[in-house]
Amino acid sequence: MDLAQLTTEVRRIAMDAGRFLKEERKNFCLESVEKKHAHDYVSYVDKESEKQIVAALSALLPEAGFITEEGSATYRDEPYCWVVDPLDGTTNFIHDNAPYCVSIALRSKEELLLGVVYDPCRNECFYGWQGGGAYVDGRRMQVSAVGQMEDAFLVVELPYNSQQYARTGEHLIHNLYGKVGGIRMTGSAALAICYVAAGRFDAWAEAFIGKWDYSAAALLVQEAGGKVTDFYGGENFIEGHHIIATNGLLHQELQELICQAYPLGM
Ligand code: LIP
Repeated sequence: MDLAQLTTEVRRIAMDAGRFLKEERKNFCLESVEKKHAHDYVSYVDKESEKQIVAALSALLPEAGFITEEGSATYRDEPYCWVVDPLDGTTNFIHDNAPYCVSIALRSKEELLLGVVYDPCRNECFYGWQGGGAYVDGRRMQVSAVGQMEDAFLVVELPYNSQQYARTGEHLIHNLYGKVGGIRMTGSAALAICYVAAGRFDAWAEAFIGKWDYSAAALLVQEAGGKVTDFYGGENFIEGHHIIATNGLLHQELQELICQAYPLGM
C-alpha cells in the first residue's frame, strides 16, 4: 500500500468536505441543531459531511470498514478501517465560531497508518503517514522543545460528559493553573492535537474523547517527534478515551499531574 499516495487522495477528500462545511456555515441556523446527549450537538451538516466522506473513501479503499462519529457506516473487523470525524468542533460550528475541521485516519488493526485534518477556517491541511513524517501545507512539522512545565502552553479540553468530568476538571485546573505558561480550551481536539504536532501547543489532554476526534492527529504528533499515551502511560491508546499528546519532554510530568486529578480506574 502506497501510504504517501493514499494520503494525497485523502487530503483531497478532507478538503472537499471542509469546503462543504464552510459553505453550509454561511446560511446555517440553530433550528437545524439536534441534541445527541446533554451538551452534545449534531446537525445535517455533520451527517451530510460524513455521507460525502464515506462515499469517497469507500471508492478509494473498498476493503476498509469505518468508525465514524455519526455512525453512518460500520467496521466488521476488515483489514483496514477509516476513523472519521466529519465535523470536529460541532459546538463551535453551530455558534459560527472557530475552530472546526474534518479528521480522517486510516488504521490497520492496532496501527495508525495515515492521518489528515483539514481546517477550512484557516485553510490549513495537516497530514502525515506512518514513517513518512507529518506536514502542514507541505511544511514538515516538529513538536516544540519546551521542557519545563512552568513554560508549557497547554490545551486541556472540557468534554461534553460534564457530569462525570466536573470534579476531575476542577482538580486538573487546580493542579495546572498558575504552574504552567498558559492553558487554552479550543473545542476541537483534532486541531488542538495537530497544533501539538506543529509546535504551536506543547501538550494536550482530554478525557471522554472519541476515537474519531484524536486518531488522525495522534499519528501526526508521533510522526512529528511527540508522544501519545492514555492517561496511565499506556502506548496502546487507539481504543482509549482518556488521552494525552505532548512534545515528549513534558509527557511524564503532565501524566503524573493528570493522574493526581483523576479518580483511579477512570
Ligand atoms: C469535540 C471535541 C472536543 C471536545 C468536545 C467534542 P465534536 O468533538 O473535538 O475536543 O471537548 O466535547 O467531543 O463532537 O465536535 O466532533
